[in-house]
Amino acid sequence: MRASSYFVVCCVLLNPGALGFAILPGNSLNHQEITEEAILSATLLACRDIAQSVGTVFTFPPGTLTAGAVAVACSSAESSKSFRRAIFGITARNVRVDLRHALNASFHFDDEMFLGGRRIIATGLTSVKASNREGNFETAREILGEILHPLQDFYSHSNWVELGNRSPHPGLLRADADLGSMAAESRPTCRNCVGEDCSDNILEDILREGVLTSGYFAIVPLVSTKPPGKCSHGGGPDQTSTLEPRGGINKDTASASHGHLHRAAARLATAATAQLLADVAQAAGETDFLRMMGVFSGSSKALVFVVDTTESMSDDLPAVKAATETLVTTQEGTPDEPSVYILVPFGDPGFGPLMRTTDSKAFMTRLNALTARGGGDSAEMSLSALKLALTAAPSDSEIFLFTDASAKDTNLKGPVIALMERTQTVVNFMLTGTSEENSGPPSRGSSAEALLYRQLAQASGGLAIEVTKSELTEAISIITASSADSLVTLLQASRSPGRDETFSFPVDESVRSLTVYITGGSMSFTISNPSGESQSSTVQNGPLGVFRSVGNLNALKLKTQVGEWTVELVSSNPYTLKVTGQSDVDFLFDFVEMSEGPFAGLDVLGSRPRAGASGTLLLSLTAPQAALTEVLLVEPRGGGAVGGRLEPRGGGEVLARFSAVPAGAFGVRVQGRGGAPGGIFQRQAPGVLRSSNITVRSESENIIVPGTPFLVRFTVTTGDVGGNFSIQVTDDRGFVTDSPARLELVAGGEANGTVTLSVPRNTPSGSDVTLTIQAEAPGGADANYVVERYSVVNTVTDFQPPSCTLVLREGSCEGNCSQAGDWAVVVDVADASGVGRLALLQGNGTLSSAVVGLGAGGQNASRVTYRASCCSPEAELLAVDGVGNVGSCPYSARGPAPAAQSPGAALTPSCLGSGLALVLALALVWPAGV
Ligand SMILES: *[C@@H]1O[C@H](CO)[C@@H](O)[C@H](O)[C@H]1NC(C)=O
Ligand SMILES: *[C@@H]1O[C@H](CO)[C@@H](O)[C@H](O)[C@H]1NC(C)=O
Ligand SMILES: *[C@@H]1O[C@H](CO)[C@@H](O)[C@H](O)[C@H]1NC(C)=O
Ligand SMILES: *[C@@H]1O[C@H](CO)[C@@H](O)[C@H](O)[C@H]1NC(C)=O
Ligand SMILES: *[C@@H]1O[C@H](CO)[C@@H](O)[C@H](O)[C@H]1NC(C)=O
Ligand SMILES: *[C@@H]1O[C@H](CO)[C@@H](O)[C@H](O)[C@H]1NC(C)=O
Ligand SMILES: [Ca+2]
Ligand SMILES: [Ca+2]
Repeated sequence: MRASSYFVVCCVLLNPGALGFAILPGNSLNHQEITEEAILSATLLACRDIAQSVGTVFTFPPGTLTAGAVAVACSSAESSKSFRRAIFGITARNVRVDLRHALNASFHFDDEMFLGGRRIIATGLTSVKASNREGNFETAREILGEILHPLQDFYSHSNWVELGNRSPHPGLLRADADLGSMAAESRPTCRNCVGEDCSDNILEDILREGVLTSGYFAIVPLVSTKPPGKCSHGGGPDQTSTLEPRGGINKDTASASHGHLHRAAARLATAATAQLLADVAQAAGETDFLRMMGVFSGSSKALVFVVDTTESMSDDLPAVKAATETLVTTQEGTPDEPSVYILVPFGDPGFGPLMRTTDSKAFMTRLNALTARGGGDSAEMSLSALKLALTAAPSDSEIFLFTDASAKDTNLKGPVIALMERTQTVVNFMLTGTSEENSGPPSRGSSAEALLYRQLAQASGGLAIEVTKSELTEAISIITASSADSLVTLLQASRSPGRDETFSFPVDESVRSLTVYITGGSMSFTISNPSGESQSSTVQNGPLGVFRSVGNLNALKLKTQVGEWTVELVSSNPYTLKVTGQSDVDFLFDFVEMSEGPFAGLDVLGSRPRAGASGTLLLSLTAPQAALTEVLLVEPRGGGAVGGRLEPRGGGEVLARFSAVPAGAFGVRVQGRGGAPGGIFQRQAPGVLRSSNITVRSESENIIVPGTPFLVRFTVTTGDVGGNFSIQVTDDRGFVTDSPARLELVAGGEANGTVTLSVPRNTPSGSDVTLTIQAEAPGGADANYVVERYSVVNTVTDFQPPSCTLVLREGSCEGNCSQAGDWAVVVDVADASGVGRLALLQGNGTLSSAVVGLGAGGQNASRVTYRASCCSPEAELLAVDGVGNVGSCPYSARGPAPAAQSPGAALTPSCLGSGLALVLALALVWPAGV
């Protein structure tokens, strides 16, 4: 069930877990399963903590943990899709390390690279915490996935388990922590295995003295760096294991050299992962931690507005403000309340700044403060603003762009489409024409301006709505009515030029609020339901439902009926058709690249797949009881469709392999059964994807230290077309200072380029940069790109959690607590990096704090007062500093008032928060695996 037979054959032969916990199935646990299990339990605990703090009942889900069950336990069933997307994003980055950093020993704790491995984890952890602080959750997830790989490999590749340890190494998360005794380079650590039996190959003195070592690894014997007497990783691809001392010590699978310890290693890796996640949660606070994981108390959707604020918009802005006010206030406090609000104004020559907030009031204040002025000529910087919104919005968002003018920055079309494809974001354009005197919808014809917006809408799966200024309010109310969480697309098609055509689609039992959107000029249509009743475009209120029409938009709210529906469209003008509903059955997908050989695995493609070549989609469904039966790449203009060969991968994931990805544009459509009893369902990804004969790859680290030039090397390869390829490099922060404008390639050849990013020294830690590198073939017929995100983090030298100084303790609780009254402590919390978050880990009392400027070094310090009843005589204060170091300070109402104190290292057992301790306990006892 877990992987294709092909995959098993390939990997059992070639990859017995060469570089870490296996990527293959079986009795063994792999990186993906370990990561997922730890995420599920850490998420559950964060939800429990929130429930406890607000006094609601929390119930652990029964049986095996799944993303869906955890989302339900968190009272966030609607977040199931975004939670899955987050888990997938993190695990994909984890697995990618085996492909991108295959031979870098530090990423795998091979070759006794303990300091190098720890540096990757500690630096990355700082970046994750800083990114969370800035609300850059996408970047946080990417870095998190990458650092979990070495963390997990430590338990498989070192002798930590063999040394008899039964809990995670306490020193891997902090750059200044003690790693314990490590074998010197000259010190032998292993002897030969006895034939195949490696169970006893680590030297006695190493075990007795508790000295850390790890296996050496190399795939080519000549470049082996294994010093005399050292342990090897072991297994087929590892050439060092054929040199004395022969054999290995890895625990990647149950059949590895030390396979008898695989389960113990995997359990420790799970516990260590959960511990790291708990540390991230304590630094961020549960709510932001859950946001990072895509789990929201309201809707997972963002509300993203990109608004033209030039002079001519003075009629439109009030309509936008009023409609938004209505929308925001009706959603507030309901399950539809957006998880985040994003606003990007634009004019000419300016655009931005971008505002991103979780506070609806702040969003409305900013929106209401927009005034229409300036703009010069009648074209504006709409794509610059849209590009900014695309980089800041969570994946899978829906963006609304309001303008009455054409785009001035049309050169950004390529990067904008690249970002839409990468983030699977839907962009709707609300167009009110180019001039005020023009009362009809002026751009409805074939004007070039509207054409560009129409193309972008179509590429993203959105609508280009063309209305008069007086119709805008109604259009907004129609289109925003559908921005519900569980919105799914059943069918999406566009025809340009238009032609008469009948479209059909199945509606399954899980679908509610069935709605059809048709945009286009002068057309007629007839909709028929499964029982044969029809309603034509001229009937507003008929047997099938209610038809509304404004400008070029027709919205048809239909009475849901299960079965095959048809839409018969009659028009010679361009049109788009979109059928949506609400349903719990939806799918996630990404093109992945399968690599075979010693480093087998899959990697999410950050660019367009190769045209005409074989390609692979990785899919998963949001409803556990549903199963895919068909995955199609459909040509959006009504051409053919290519079916993929389905291979279940376990964990609800399915691979769809295509022998040839269609050239040009295509959509992704799936069918399946089991969404509701017996029913067949159909879903389509809203956007349009493209293949390309060009490939673009980039290589660099993913963390930028501000103040030093940062280089990104990239490689462009081409198919049959040679010549000068134009290179377009853009980022959302203006950090690119150097990049080539073109690269010359011969047919079938490749060329390298370098991009320089110069990040100013004063850039705050936790900022991120999204870089798009696009290569366009001569003539512009073909293009591909790569989109990468980088995290900006200043080098951290502070590893100390805040210090707590007890100012006074009031009251003492002896004897019968009901009669003993209250107790209180006053504590000064200070830190060289400033005090960030303060919270209560234990104790049923009230915490209040005020910032006071009395830190020992003059830095920010907080004076905290905690007060509780004597019936809650223990308290533990959580204190996080400005760079995310987490500490805790325990207080007791019993005994004599203690002297002034400061907390120990965050990871010493006495300072483990109760939540963290519980994560560890859970991770250790939870039945691991399949
Ligand atoms: C391995 O990766 C780390 C972190 O990116 C880097 O600092 C180090 O130089 C790399 N080592 C080698 C041998 O490439
Ligand atoms: C590419 O551009 C360079 C510089 O403009 C020019 O010298 C070269 O001939 C061009 N190559 C092709 C194949 O057009
Ligand atoms: C591009 O760089 C890679 C290494 O990153 C190198 O192997 C390759 O030869 C280079 N290609 C060209 C055309 O310079
Ligand atoms: C890719 O190349 C194939 C033939 O090699 C060609 O048919 C196709 O049109 C090309 N695609 C693009 C987007 O240029
Ligand atoms: C503690 O005090 C309460 C209220 O004064 C009383 O009801 C209770 O019995 C006492 N408990 C003990 C163990 O003395
Ligand atoms: C916390 O204290 C309040 C009042 O002081 C009390 O009503 C409540 O039951 C206590 N909760 C717990 C979990 O002890
Ligand atoms: Ca202008
Ligand atoms: Ca500190």
